[in-house]
Amino acid sequence: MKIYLDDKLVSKEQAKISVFDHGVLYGDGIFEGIRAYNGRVFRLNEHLDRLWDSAKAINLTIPKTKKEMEKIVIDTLLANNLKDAYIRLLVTRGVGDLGLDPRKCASGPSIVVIADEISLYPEEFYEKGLEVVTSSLRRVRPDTLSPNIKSLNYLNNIMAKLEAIRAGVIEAIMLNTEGYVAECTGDNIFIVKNGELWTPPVSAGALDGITRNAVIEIAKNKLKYPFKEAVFTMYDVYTADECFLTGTAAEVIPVTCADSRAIGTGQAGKITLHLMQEFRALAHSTGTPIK
Ligand code: PXG
Repeated sequence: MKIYLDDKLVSKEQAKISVFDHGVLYGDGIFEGIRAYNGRVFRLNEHLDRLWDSAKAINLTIPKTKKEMEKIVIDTLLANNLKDAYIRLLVTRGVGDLGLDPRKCASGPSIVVIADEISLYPEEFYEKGLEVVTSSLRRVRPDTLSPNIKSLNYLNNIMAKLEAIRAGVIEAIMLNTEGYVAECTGDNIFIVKNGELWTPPVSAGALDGITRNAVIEIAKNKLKYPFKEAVFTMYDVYTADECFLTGTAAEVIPVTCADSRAIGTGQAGKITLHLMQEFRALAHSTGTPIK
């Protein structure tokens, strides 16, 4: 395996970062999780735009242009001979001292690109659907740390994931501090209710997910399915006809049970299955070519 680290492609063993990097000391850095399907990188420009927005928000200057970063991602995939892959791109604040002051990170940011085979959720989850629980932890408030910054500090999400695991499931729904549904620990959430597709607006604490946006486009433009961004509660999830999650790793995955309540018929819904199929077709046929 070849990993891109600061202008070099190195082996896994050589891909090491300083213990004084503020990414390690403070989670001071940003990342993207990207997928390649069938020799093309899905929505690479959108991922790079979001990475640059995260960087702007934390006042970090990425020492590359977007065009250069695109080439770095493609070169890393080529070096690993991967056509289908999960790509993790991260930018740390860089090597500093033990204090918080980011001005001490004189080395400048480190850039890492890891490309690996994807480990998907087992296929049975796509057929039977996931069971989820509501996390007791609230999604961090946007005036504290915007959920739209994909920062290297994912403890809010990881602690909710631990709750899910403790409950014997693999995902948890996170509410915002007002008690409305925001998203899951690593996925956006949608429900189908009375013939309409709903997802929480970004302002409710949801990440502006790339998969979320692709699914909204398919629903609106291709399937002509009524869609709205809506603020909703767990009551709406329990009483929904269908529910599903979206994310780069999960794609579109049905949710059939929330906090011990079967959703709709308790089986993956029709709209969900349709969107799952359309998303897969889109992901397998569009994107930046790996060449
Ligand atoms: N919400 C959160 C909090 C996320 O981290 C999504 C939604 C979905 O966004 P995209 O753009 O991927 O459609 C994410 C991103 C994993 C993993 O290993 C998943 C994410 C991030 C890091 C790891 O499952 N999802």
